[in-house]
Amino acid sequence: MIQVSRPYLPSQKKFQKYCEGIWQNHHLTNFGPLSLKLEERLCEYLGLDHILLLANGTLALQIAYKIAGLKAGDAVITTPFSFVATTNTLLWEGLEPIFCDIDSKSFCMDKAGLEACIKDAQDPKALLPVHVFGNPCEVEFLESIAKQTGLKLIYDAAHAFGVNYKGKSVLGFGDIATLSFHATKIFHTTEGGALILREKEAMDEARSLINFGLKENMPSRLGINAKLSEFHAAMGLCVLDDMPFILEERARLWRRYAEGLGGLFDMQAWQEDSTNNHHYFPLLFKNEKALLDSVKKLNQNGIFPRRYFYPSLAALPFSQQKANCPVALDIANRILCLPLFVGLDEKCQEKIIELLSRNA
Ligand code: T4K
Repeated sequence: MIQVSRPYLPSQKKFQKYCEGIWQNHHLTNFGPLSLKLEERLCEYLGLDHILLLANGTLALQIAYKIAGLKAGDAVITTPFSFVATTNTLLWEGLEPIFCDIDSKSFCMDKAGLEACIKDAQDPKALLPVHVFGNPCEVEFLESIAKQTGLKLIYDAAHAFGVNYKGKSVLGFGDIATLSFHATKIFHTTEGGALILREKEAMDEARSLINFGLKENMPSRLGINAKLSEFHAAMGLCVLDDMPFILEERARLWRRYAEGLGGLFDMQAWQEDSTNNHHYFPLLFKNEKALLDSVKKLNQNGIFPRRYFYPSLAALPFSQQKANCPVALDIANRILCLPLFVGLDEKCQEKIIELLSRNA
């Protein structure tokens, strides 16, 4: 069976070496030496000043809302085209998602749609755009809107590890950015995530928030537990060493798909002046029926792509917040992500291309 993704596993020996250290120092979690080392190495790798590791990307979003000062009942303008965690975290925190439609080419938040949304929304407090599939949003435009309106700007950058915009990490934009280091991510720590903050004071506050709100071992404010363990950090340190190889392999596979299918299907338009981390290979079908026919064919051949991201988050059954976002609805109904991971067999990739070409 070929799934949409298969987690990258680094050298077992190297991982065991880190584990030997854990066995020696008995430091298993709570900001141990490996997680601090990983934070430092990630800052260096991504060219950022402050990164805080967390247990997952979902908690990273929730903590980001706290750091931004959002309170239950506050409205947040976000995108309906993302993984469900983007909206779930807002709802979980009692925040109100206001959905802004997406651009039909980039699949990121639409400029004109956002301006209309800000006009219509009642006193929104923040923007939560997503660099979807790693494709940078219109960061300069969003920055200027945030400045004009005083809205906090939080990027869900779960897919954007290693993506640069105009020569610097796209994670450096906005007030806060969040990452997911889930096993299926390009860089991972098995489970994990990160907050990218701009100032040391915010870092200290977030570090306390994810450690029960403790300060010098005393409860100082309401907090939660969202720390990353040393075993997770060890995995991250091993995977980080292999990033050049991972990126190269993914780029090679991505290019082969693009060569084989790019002329037959519509693809996401990538932001200019940006690098692509080749995290996903989304393909846009002419209609949902064509997509379902292809999925059936692929499944019959043991291949299981995913409908990332379907359904549109503006149509979640457990959310009261509905919105008229026709572009997101249309894209969500027609998009399919193909298997893309280090180790994807060449013959299998050719088979996928052949099956899809026949159905195009
Ligand atoms: N914001 C955005 C924009 C996100 O995309 C995500 C997560 C988040 C926030 C939240 O971050 P985290 O809290 O997750 O850190 C997967 C991932 O679980 C999720 O992290 C990711 N986005 C989302 C896009 O994809 P599923 O439900 O599709 O995962 P799953 O378990 O079905 O895995 C996909 C395929 O990978 C499977 O068919 C088989 C393969 N696989 C998976 C795992 C976990 C393996 O071979 N081995 C494994 O251990 O959500």
